[in-house]
Amino acid sequence: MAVSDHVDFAGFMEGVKRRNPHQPEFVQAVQEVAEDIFDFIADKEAYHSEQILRRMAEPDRVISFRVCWEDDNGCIRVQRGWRVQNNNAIGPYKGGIRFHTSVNESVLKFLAFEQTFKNALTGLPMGGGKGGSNFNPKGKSEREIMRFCQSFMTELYRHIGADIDVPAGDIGVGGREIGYMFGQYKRITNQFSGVLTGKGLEYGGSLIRTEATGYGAVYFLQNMLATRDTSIEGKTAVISGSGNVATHAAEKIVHLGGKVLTLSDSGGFIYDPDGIDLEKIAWVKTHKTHRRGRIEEYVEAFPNAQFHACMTPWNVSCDVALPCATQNELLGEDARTLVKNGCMAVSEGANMPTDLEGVHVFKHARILYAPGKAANAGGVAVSGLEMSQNSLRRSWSEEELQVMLKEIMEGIHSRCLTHGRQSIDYVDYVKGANIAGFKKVADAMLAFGVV
Ligand code: NDP
Ligand code: 2IT
Repeated sequence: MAVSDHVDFAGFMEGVKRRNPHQPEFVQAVQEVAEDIFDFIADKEAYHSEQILRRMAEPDRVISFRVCWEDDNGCIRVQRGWRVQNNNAIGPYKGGIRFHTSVNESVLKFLAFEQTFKNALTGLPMGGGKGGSNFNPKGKSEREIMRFCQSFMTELYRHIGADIDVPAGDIGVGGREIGYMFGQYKRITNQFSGVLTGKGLEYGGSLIRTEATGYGAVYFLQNMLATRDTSIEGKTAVISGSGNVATHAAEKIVHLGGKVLTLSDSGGFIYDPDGIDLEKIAWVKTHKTHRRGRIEEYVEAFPNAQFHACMTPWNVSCDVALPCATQNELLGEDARTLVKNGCMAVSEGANMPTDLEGVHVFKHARILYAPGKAANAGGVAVSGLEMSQNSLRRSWSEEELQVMLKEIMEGIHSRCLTHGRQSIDYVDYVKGANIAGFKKVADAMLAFGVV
């Protein structure tokens, strides 16, 4: 077939929409990637004739299952669980598990698709997957969480393995949930293996995995700022979320001399004009993670701060912004507000937090804008290092891992530059990340033939 006969971008997206009805998040993630890939493969016949992008945008498999559990009142509850195994061309499927009421097949397919590119960007041998359930952990007792995790793993265990598919945490899944799931996997299979990452240090976990996503997003920001001969020192930062990624991003901003003005949760955001320092961040970690509290209670502990209910923080003037909560939390209008207020850089700790219109606003304004698949890859990268440590049956020191995390984030940054530099003073990080991630997976797929 001649190159000119190939389906064009519009035709490709038409097909993706037709085959995935009622899956807007998945279609959005594919579109954001396809916009760049079509340009890149215009003169590369093999990628067309072997239908590489079409195959990447069709998960290897989507496993859906029932999860029954008994609540503390003896009532039987039924949830839905999934594992989306998107692509294992360069390594075992790898990606987190999310427990949140908003989880559905579209959300998990978008996350597994993004993960495939992100994992390739790290330079480590990991394919892309994602899983989760519409289970709502809020307000549940310890025992309810444990019973749910055990029931979830009772089905999931048959689909995963240290060389097959290695899940980890994501929204609503942290060290506690990984512990319950690992315990159940070990009990069912009688195997102690590196089947999950984000494990406790006592049973095969890695140092700095907890901090890695948030710290990594700030290291990526540092790398971007350096291209404009500046640094985080003295900069104001607006951050959304108050979970694992947000609190560790905030911590690293403070370590590097920046001032954090906001944090948020699904109830609204807090603005602290004095800055959210390390002591206040420690309070948020305890309050949100261990006490399962609301961010609005911050203003009782720190009365100089204000709480804005049902709002996101993007109208607060800042030098840099880090969306670290969830998908589509930063819309086109928010992007315009940030640019108008002088924000010079955005580093996404969350996955796809900016909608397509917002992405176009940032690109058009030529600010430093890092998509999640590049900026938040530090978490899965240290998960990859946890897998290596499990295989070696030894652990690396915190210092060694800190160096490796920084080097991996630098490597991702330079891969983005390779494919994303548009001119002497502008890098399109979205394009750079999409092309670099695509190329590695695509070339592996070409080597395998039609499978
Ligand atoms: P946590 O569960 O620790 O925290 C999630 C935070 O986001 C909470 O503050 C939560 O508020 C808020 N949030 C979640 N859903 C919504 C929503 N629909 N609307 C508004 N706020 C919401 O999760 P993580 O910090 O681990 O994950 C945050 C983001 O980072 C996600 O996009 C995740 O995919 C991504 N990510 C996580 C990695 C990791 O290693 N954990 C790695 C790479 C990316 P509330 O408490 O009110 O629910
Ligand atoms: O979105 C992500 O990269 C994660 N939730 C982490 C995945 C992992 O396997 O560590």
